[in-house]
Amino acid sequence: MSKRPSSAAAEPRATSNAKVMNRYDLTCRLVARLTRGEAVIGGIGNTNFDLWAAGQRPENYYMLGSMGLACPIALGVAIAQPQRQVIALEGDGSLLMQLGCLSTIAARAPKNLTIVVFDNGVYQITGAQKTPAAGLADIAAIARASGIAQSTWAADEEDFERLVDAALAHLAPSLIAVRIDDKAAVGQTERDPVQIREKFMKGLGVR
Ligand SMILES: Cc1ncc(C[n+]2csc(CCOP(=O)(O)OP(=O)(O)O)c2C)c(N)n1
Repeated sequence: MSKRPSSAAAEPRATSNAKVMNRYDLTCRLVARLTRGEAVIGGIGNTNFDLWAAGQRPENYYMLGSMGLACPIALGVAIAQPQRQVIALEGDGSLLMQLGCLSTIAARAPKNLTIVVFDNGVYQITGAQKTPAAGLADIAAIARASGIAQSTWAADEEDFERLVDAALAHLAPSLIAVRIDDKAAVGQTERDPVQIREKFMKGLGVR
């Protein structure tokens, strides 16, 4: 009788050595490295709350209401403004809802797009329900298998900063996955979608 294959959960994941970090701290570290008008698209909820709290910039866009749209919006901006670096910040639950965007990004291959995925294994903002993939799925491996070759877990804060610099210099899309704790976001984005859109379009020089 053939042996049952060992379950995925029993295998060490690439995430197992990654330090559990903090979303606000990493967002501040990221924003501090931006000096060339890079556009940053914050995904729904905590992700854009912490982006807001890290210091508002005209080139920031804060997604309200729908999960999984940070990467698709960032792809559109990256295609529209190929000279500008574009960064999408997304929660793991939101990315899992819109996984197809990874292969679309890989196929389109914008030179100027970086994705940061904050993996806490839960839908934190709606009550910390576990995502179906919690503890099993390896987001960087999913991204690589979708065709985004430069996709990796950040080992710690210094590694994250190094990976951000490398991604911004890389001439193909990149994804950085980070494990994060369950701390609440530090601030709250002002919920005014028209203002958010107008400020962003001005920030990108298209108004
Ligand atoms: C399409 C859609 N489904 C469900 C919701 C409700 N909802 C809003 S945020 C959220 C959880 C987001 O999880 P994640 O992206 O992992 O971010 P976290 O809250 O963990 O920071 C859910 C379920 C929604 N806004 N849109």
